[in-house]
Amino acid sequence: METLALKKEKVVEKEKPLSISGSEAVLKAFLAEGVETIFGYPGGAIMPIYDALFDYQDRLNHILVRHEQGAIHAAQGYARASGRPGVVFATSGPGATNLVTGLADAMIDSTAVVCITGQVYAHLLGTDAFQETDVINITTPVTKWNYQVTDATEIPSVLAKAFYIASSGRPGPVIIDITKNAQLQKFDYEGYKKCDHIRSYRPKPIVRKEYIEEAAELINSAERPFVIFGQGVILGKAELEFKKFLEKSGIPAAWTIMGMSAIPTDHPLGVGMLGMHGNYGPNVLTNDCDVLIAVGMRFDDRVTGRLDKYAKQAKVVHLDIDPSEIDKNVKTTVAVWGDCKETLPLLTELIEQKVYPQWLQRFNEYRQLEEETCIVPELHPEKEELTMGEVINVLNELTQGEALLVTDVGQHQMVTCRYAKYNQSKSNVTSGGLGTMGFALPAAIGAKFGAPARTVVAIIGDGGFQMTLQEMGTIMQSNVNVKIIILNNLFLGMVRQWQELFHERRYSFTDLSCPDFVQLAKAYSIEGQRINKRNEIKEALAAMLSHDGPYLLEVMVGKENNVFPMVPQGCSVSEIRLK
Ligand SMILES: Cc1ncc(C[n+]2csc(CCOP(=O)(O)OP(=O)(O)O)c2C)c(N)n1
Repeated sequence: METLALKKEKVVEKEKPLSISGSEAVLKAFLAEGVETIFGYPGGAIMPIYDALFDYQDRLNHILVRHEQGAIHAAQGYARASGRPGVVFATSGPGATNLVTGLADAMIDSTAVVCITGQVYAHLLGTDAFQETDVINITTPVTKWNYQVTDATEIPSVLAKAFYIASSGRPGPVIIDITKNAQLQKFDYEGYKKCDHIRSYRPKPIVRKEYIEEAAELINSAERPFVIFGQGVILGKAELEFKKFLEKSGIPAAWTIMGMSAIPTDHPLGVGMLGMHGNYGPNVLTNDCDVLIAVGMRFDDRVTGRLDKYAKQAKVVHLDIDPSEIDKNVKTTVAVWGDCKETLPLLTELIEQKVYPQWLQRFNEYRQLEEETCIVPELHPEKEELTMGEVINVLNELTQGEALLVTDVGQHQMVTCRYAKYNQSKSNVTSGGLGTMGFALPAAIGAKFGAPARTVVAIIGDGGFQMTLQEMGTIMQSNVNVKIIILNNLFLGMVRQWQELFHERRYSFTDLSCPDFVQLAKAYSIEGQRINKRNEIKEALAAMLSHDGPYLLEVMVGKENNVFPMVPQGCSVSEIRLK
């Protein structure tokens, strides 16, 4: 029989909080938040966290990258492919500063990323200690939130806030800088509570029905309405709501690069891509529509061209979750603040079922013109040299629109976005706002972890590939099944195109020598081949896709091919040139 004293002792034992280190608290937070994969690189100031991770390897998958920029781009790729936040570990000083480009990229492209950086001991802060940098001040403009932890007891609540802020409302990157003493410090752990509310932070504006009514009235009275949509539809997980809105309204719709794949590319109301290298019709007719309905997009200058000549004739309805986007670049007639997953169904209810055959026909006519002058010569060229477009065209044929494509920055990015076919959402991962060369290879690694069942193909230029090619080491070590296509024009192609068109062909430092990429891949145990003939494309792509493991295919394309159409910088969207 248990004595009362014994019973009491048991109760006391049960109630006694667990004493754990700050490092372990970080990992417990990750488990509670459903983190599966961390992309990271160790160093002195984050060693206690890595030491704790040693015992969590069965529950948390850590991918050792080759450069911290690779870690954050991989986390971005993971987030964009999965819809869940990507997670990064890096050490202090150079480890942390190597994250800055990725933070800026994630900030401008609204990508949820949580970064943990190690920091020097709290008592050394401000002394120019070894590998000390002022991470908070450096990253403030490029993060949605940042915070420095010097006391371990704060870790559970700070990490809960970090995940909440990164993924709620308009997503974005968060960095939590943890001093080494806080990582080592033991404290009484009282469990982890997820955060769902922070005073003075309102991730979703309250939906005002009167504005939805006003928007519906405008849409119902329009004769030539035009929908333009961005990544907000994907981030809001509102693809279905958007499709219903579109199909009831009957309005033609064009996507920004970031909005691509929110609806299938062959949707009957989809009229193509907006922007500098977008499709002809959507650009020209932006300046002819009478009501422009912008959904989850931010009127980036690459989309609007010259602002004082942008859609001046149109009434503008702007649906966005972030109030700071309203009236930032384009003056709106009606602003509908809110999460489009909530606002779109309300709007759909109030709009009339319509069709606009004549208006849609105008897009088709422009499409015909673009087919003859740009699309056919790119996809079915008569000249001997290969074009980037024909490679993408065959890739479409072989993948049937099911592949997830990750592009770098430059001509190949524009060509891929112009010609890729997608059947499902979250299929186009690219560095849209920042235009970060070197993004694609690590982002593709992350995308494969975020969407393991999908075929992930990175499409990269010879310039961008040379910026982060060390991540082939990550592919080798973690056996990541990504396919890499290098579209090699032996030039920094996009810059060369501008030099040709706007700087009288003065090719100032854009001619690029390359190593033997196929041999280099082999050194990393990655299979591959190089092709330069039209009749090799299909077989080579099929070999790449059917290969069981990572593969690098280098395609030698014409050196001085250009991407058209193009809205020259400083011109109006309706001044788009076909050649
Ligand atoms: C980090 C970085 N540096 C410079 C640039 C400017 N830039 C934009 S496109 C481009 C050329 C890209 O060349 P490549 O990777 O070979 O692709 P291509 O345009 O030939 O397809 C350059 C240098 C950039 N976007 N990012």
